[in-house]
Order: sequence, then structure tokens, then C-alpha cells
Amino acid sequence: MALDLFEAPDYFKLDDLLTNEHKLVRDTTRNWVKKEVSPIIEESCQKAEFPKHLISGLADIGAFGPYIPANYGGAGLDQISYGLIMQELERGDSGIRSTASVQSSLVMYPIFKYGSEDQRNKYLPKLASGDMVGCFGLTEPDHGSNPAGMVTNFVDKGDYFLLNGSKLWISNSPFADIAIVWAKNENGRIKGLIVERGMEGFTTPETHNKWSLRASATGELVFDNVKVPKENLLPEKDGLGAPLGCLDSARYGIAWGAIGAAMDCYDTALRYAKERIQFGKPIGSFQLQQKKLAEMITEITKAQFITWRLGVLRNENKATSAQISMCKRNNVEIALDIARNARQILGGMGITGEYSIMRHMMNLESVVTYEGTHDIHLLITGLDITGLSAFS
Ligand code: TGC
Ligand code: FAD
Repeated sequence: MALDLFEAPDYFKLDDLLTNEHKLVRDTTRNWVKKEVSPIIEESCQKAEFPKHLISGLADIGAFGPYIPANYGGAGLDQISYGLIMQELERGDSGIRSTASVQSSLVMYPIFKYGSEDQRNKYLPKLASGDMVGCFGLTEPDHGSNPAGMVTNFVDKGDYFLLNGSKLWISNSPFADIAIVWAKNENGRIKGLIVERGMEGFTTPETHNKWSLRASATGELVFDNVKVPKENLLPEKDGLGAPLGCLDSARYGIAWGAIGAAMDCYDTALRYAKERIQFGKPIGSFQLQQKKLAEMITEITKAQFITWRLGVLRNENKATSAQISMCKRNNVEIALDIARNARQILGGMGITGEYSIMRHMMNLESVVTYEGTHDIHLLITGLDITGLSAFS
């Protein structure tokens, strides 16, 4: 990739609403991405390899469990700092943000919120330091948008639980040390289990040939009569609301992350439009290109403000799941749209790995699907405003 010249757009001075701590956290992550991610990410994507060597650096900048209290190894930051970290990581690459979101919101969060004190002490410090990496198994081959229909199940065998079933499309599964697995008990109630690599009957085959999120490892979780110790059950919450509660936190992070990808595409296209000469003039002087750029900065600015406001509401424990859902859907949609238009501004150069735009565009095709598809989020808003469920 060409030299990382990124300058963040801030058209309505959102910086004035951030605290010094927010800016410090954001700038630390931004500088780390410029130094560690930008120089290697294109090659990782071309080779379809997750750059595992970044794990310790992610831990050092506090990207694993930013809002988990310090006594469990987390950074003890607020929700806006968490969001800004996700924004800056996804500015680098959605796959790197994915790894941090899964570790923070889908592995550390359920252990922190629904786990026992022993489980918190056993796993959280190692997850925060990157000595242990986790993944989150909700989706199944026949149950994606409708996780309530899951068939993965466990039976109480007295000394242990016997787990059977499989999960598909699981970020980080090929190398994760532990998996938070959602499965039904004999009564059909959904519960969370901590499954550890090395347990007999537990395998994690990798999913190959992805055109999207190529710098993130994706795979399956297969459980063939796995004996899970009873102390690995998350005791404090059950039902579908338990995994969906984790998704609230992860979807919030994605809302910020998508802004990062959009900002990078806009910034790249703006710089290119000012430098590229056709018909004796910079292409940025043509009205059609200015329209694209003007619409991009407008959408980025709107996304920045709803997302900042959502962060304030989350800090006050007032944000609703439906607000988070709207923000995730909107921001990923505008980011994809911006990536597509930015790609056009670069003409043929836009399809090359010299620039980040095509990589962002391909990544965002996963982001618009995982953590609830665009359609599912429209229906969540529909339910919230009408009181009528399209699902049942
Ligand atoms: P429904 O009847 O609406 O709800 C069941 C129970 O859950 C509660 N609930 C929530 N709780 C917390 N947060 C939320 N967002 C919640 N939404 C619902 C609800 O109150 C109820 O509780 P209770 O006590 O009454 O039982 O459930 P439903 O079966 O009708 O489904 C609703 C629907 C479709 C919105 C839900 O299933 C859904 O969101 N589907 C999308 C599935 C999804 O997002 N999967 C993501 C998998 S993980 C992933 O993609 C990780 S990618 C990671 C990366 O690499 O970054
Ligand atoms: P389906 O549910 O089969 O949907 C197919 C299409 O039908 C979609 O367009 C959808 O919007 C539409 N549709 C479905 N139901 C309705 C409806 N009621 N009304 C209108 N349209 C509908 N999952 C995990 O558990 N953990 C992970 O770490 C994880 N990581 C992922 C990483 C990647 C790269 C990808 C691509 C996915 C990942 N997922 C993960 C899975 C992801 O959450 C699912 O792909 C997603 O929830 C959609 O499920 P599905 O792919 O089965 O699509």
C-alpha cells in the first residue's frame, strides 16, 4: 500500500466534544495503526492471513476490553473511548477491528457480565493481555439471522456437560484458545459455555476462499461429544437475551468502526481528486466528483454525531438496543456507499492494492452481514417504531 497519509475529517468539530482522555486514546490507536497496520495489511490480505503478531500490540494499546475494569486487566475506559479505538482500528482494516471487537465485546463482556468471579479471574486478565484469544459461537449452518432456532445442545451428565453441534462463520476460531458457545440445554434454554481448545471432540476447521475480511481468520466450531466441565457454564444469564446483550456491545463498536473505514476512503479519494489531472485540470474540479465528495463528508459527519450521541447514552446506561441497531446499520451502509464512490474517483487505480479503498469495500460486505444483516436491523427499527414484530 502507498504511504499512509491519512488525515481524519472533522467537518463539524466533533473534537470539541471529546475529552483529553478520548483524544489521547484515539491518537494512540491512530499512531499505532499507521506504524503497525498500514505497512503490512495489504500483504496480509493478499495472502489471506491474519497478522497474529499484532495481538500483543493490540493488547498494549488497550484494545482488548477497553471498558472492562482495571482489576480484571481491562483499560477501565468509557464507551466513547472504546468506540474511538474501534474507529481507528477499522480505519486500518475491518479484520483488525473484528479481532478486537470479538475479544472485547463477545468474549470478555459475557465473562464479565454473566460469568462467576472465578471465571472472571481465570480468563479476563489473560484475554486483556492477549495471552489468550477467544471467539464467539452463535451462528449455525441452518440458523444465522434466527439464532433462536439453534440446534447445538448439551446434556447434563452429572460430572460434566456433553456438548454436540456446530457453529459456522466464527471470527478467530482457527486459532482461538477459548470459545464462548451458545447452546440449548435439555429444556431448550440457551446458555453460554466456555469451551477450551484441546477438549476432546472439539475442532475448529478454517473457512477458505473469502473475498472479504481476508486479514481475519474465520472458521467453524465443531462439537462431537465434548465433555465440558460444569464450572465452564456462564451462570448469571440465560435465554437468547444473553448473546444478544453481547451483540449490543459489539454492534456499538462496529458503528464507530464503519466510520473509520468511511473516513479512510473519503480522505484517500479527496487527496487523489486534488492531484489527478485529466483534461488539463484536477479531477476534483469537476462538478460530478465534487458531488461525490460533498455527499461523503455529509454522511460521515451525520454518522459521527449520531454515534457520539449513542456513546453518551451508553455512558449513561440509557441507550436502547434499537438505537444501537440503527447506528450499526446506518454507518455500515454509508461506509459501503462511500467506499464504492471513492473507488470510482480513483478510476482504475481504485481497484489496486496501492490504495486501501477496494480492501475496505470488500471488508464492508462482511460487516453489513455480520452482527445482524442490514435487513434484520431495518426490521428491528420497524418493530421498535410500530410495536409489530416481522419475525413472529
Ligand atoms: P426476541 O423474541 O426479539 O428476543 C429474545 C429475547 O432477547 C431479548 N433481546 C435482547 N436482549 C439484549 N439485547 C438485544 N439486542 C436484544 N434483542 C432482543 C428480548 O427481550 C427477549 O428476551 P426475553 O427475556 O423476553 O426472552 O428474539 P427473536 O428470536 O424474535 O429474534 C430477534 C432478532 C431477529 C432481532 C435476533 O435474533 C437477531 O438480532 N438476529 C440477528 C443475529 C445476529 O446478529 N447474529 C450475529 C452473530 S455474532 C457475529 O456476527 C459476530 S461477527 C464478529 C466480528 O468479526 O466482528
Ligand atoms: P441468513 O440468515 O440465511 O440470511 C440470508 C438473507 O436473508 C440475508 O440477506 C438476510 O437479511 C435475509 N433474511 C433473513 N431473515 C429475514 C427476514 N426475517 N426478513 C427479511 N430478510 C431476511 N457469527 C458468529 O456467531 N460469530 C462470529 O464470530 C461471526 N463472524 C462472522 C464473520 C464473517 C466474515 C461473516 C461473513 C459472518 C460471521 N458470523 C459470525 C455470522 C453472521 O452473523 C451471519 O452471517 C449473519 O447473522 C447472517 O446469517 P446467515 O449468513 O446465515 O444469513
